[in-house]
Amino acid sequence: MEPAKSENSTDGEPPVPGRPGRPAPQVDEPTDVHEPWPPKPDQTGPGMYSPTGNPLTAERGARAQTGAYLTTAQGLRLTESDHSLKAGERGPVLLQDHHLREKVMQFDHERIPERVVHARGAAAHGVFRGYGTASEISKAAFLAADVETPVFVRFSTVLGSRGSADTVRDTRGFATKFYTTEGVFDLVGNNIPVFFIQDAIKFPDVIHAGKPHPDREIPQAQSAHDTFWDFVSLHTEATHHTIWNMSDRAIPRSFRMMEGFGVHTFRMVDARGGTTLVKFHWKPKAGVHSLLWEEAQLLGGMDPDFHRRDLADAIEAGAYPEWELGVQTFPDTPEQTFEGIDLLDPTKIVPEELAPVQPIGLLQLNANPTNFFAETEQVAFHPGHLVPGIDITDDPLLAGRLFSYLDTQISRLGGPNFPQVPVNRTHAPVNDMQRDAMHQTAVHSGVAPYRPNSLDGGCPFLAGTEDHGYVEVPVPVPAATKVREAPASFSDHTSHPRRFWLSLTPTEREHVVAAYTFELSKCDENAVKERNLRVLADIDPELCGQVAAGLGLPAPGPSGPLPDVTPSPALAQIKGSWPVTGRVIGIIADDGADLDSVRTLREAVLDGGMVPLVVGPHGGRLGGRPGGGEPVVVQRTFANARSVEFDAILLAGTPARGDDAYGARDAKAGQDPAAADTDPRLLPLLSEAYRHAKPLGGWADSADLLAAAGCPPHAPGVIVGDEPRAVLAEITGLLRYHRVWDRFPARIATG
Ligand code: HDD
Repeated sequence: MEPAKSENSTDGEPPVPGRPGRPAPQVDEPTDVHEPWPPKPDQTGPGMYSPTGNPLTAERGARAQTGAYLTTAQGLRLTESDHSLKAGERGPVLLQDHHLREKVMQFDHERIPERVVHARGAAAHGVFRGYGTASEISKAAFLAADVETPVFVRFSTVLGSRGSADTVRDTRGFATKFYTTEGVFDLVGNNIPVFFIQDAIKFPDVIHAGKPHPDREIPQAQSAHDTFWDFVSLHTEATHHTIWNMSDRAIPRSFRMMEGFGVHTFRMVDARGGTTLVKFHWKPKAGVHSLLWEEAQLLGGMDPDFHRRDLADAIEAGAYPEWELGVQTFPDTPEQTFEGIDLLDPTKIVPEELAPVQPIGLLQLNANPTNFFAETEQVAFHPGHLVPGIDITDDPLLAGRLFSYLDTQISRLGGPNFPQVPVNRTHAPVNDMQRDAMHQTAVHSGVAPYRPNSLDGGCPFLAGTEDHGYVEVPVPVPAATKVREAPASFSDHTSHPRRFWLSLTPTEREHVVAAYTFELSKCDENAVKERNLRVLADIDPELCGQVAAGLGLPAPGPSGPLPDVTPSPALAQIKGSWPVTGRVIGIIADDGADLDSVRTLREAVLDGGMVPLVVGPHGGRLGGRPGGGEPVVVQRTFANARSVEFDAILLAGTPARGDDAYGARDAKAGQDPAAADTDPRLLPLLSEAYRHAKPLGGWADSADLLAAAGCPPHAPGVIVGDEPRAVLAEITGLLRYHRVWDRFPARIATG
């Protein structure tokens, strides 16, 4: 393949940018100029799919970047792309510049409307493997034993715009597209098992109340403002979802450490037509863990992409996140209740102690998207994308969703052909007789897009159930009168939030109190605060009293007797121990540290499936002095690292004082004289990590620095030893509990 020659290039010399007939400007090329390479594999454009890995780049075929030369959209090779076509150097730009017009026109239309909710998200490809345990209750092919189905999962926040921060207090979306052999199945769930409202007709209201105020468009990605709290106190059905949002569930440590819920009750259908009601649960193998509120706030400033980065980094590092899909099952009775709980009410849960979650398959995310827009932005989920073996119920919230998700794609993706976007394409054969419309990319053949027909041989044919045809379950509809009303059971708005509160550990309850107090204190209207306190009084007097005290308002009493509920220990997060895969360990060292041990430790962290980040006084490398062994690459510096990036921190001794380093002198101002021999930039890093109950470890003379930072070497979760690997082993053991909960002695979890 011959490279294009600009007119000012001569044979044997690399072409450089310049104008014809003029000497080339003397600028350094950013990279060596070389012969054009063939396109990289991931430049062959979006194709269809493959069972594993990033499916959209795995296949040849569709058109994206396919040549080595810069071209117009029509494939015309370009010789110059930096200057508009002008009448003379200083003259006006000519309208005939087709390249300028095409380039700017495309740019002008690069943005599409962001999602009206769940605008901010991150996604990954993966594989779902059925265990076969659901086959008794569902004939869905993808749930059969050992069937592997490609999936695309998008996580999101609800309220914020596309560019908002990841770590805000909010519900998280957990939407999964299963590309099954029987068509696409979308499980469009959240990390919270209940919803604010019981009827979809209220969805525009709750979202208007949660979104920024329409006059100034503030606050962004927050529920801490008057309109949200006005709405939820006037619609007490929202109380259950709201208390989950005020709990640690709304500030997850990672998308990888969240549960997911289908929220509604669905109906599974077996091969004989028998039906079972189910609720879907995703259980993360890494456990359910959260940030502390202060961490979430710091991260919002220092790394607004924290969750997006965490997911992508973990997958790139091979620490593939995994979830088990499970179902709670209930007999499909005409009442559609279980133990008195209305299964059609999306503000209610069924405690796992009453109906255990039974695992039915494993999800693994193993490939990052290649192009954010093409995949994460254009993916279109819809709760009505069902497969044989899974049907809906009459939950009135679900009914409205079945309309909304198709409808919204018309304005978001520009028309009804969004199923043709590569990430949305089913992996099953399609013969739908849909034709034309905006953004049609298929070239349909035949003359008879209707059926029955006699001109195209009668094709396509209808399937029977034995051919995997979809049949709605013939559920009897009771004779009834048209009303705009809800059943009486929908008016219990307190027993479920009360159960949630009573099920939390003391530490988690304290976080709930702090969250309510913070959010309500951000409301300007006293009437809104007081109405919310009345709602809390009906959940629990202690909760109400503590929030009222924080707000400086009197605590109202309950409006009646409090419901008598049994706690559900499954709802608490602080319990058990979990794998440490993908956890981030900061290793603090300087040029004088024992770098051999730092290197060994890095390897040990990696071997443990975790991510080591070396933090040094300067960028580049540590060591490298003659006879000092191999240098160690630095990933973070004392000037740019914050504790919130790490799950645990290790010290390879006490780094020498860095007086000359940028920022060191400022940080030293007002410092404790006991810390005089340490680098002052490390003190807030360590004391913050200590305050956030993270494991801290060290060897060599690291006890000095830890003590100076207010982390006494014998305090809970502070490990000082002689042997780095032994220290790491202890730290890893502590990480299995996510945090050193004993650092909050007064609040030790008892639940
Ligand atoms: Fe919704 C997006 C989850 C109720 C209308 N929703 C959306 C997403 C998730 C959920 C995860 C993002 C999907 C993606 O990543 O593209 N929504 C839920 C859950 C609900 C729920 C778990 C209650 C159980 N939603 C709900 C109602 C309505 C909508 C009641 C409307 C009546 N939701 C939408 C939407 C969105 C959406 C406007 C915005 C973008 C999109 O659909 O594709 O149609």
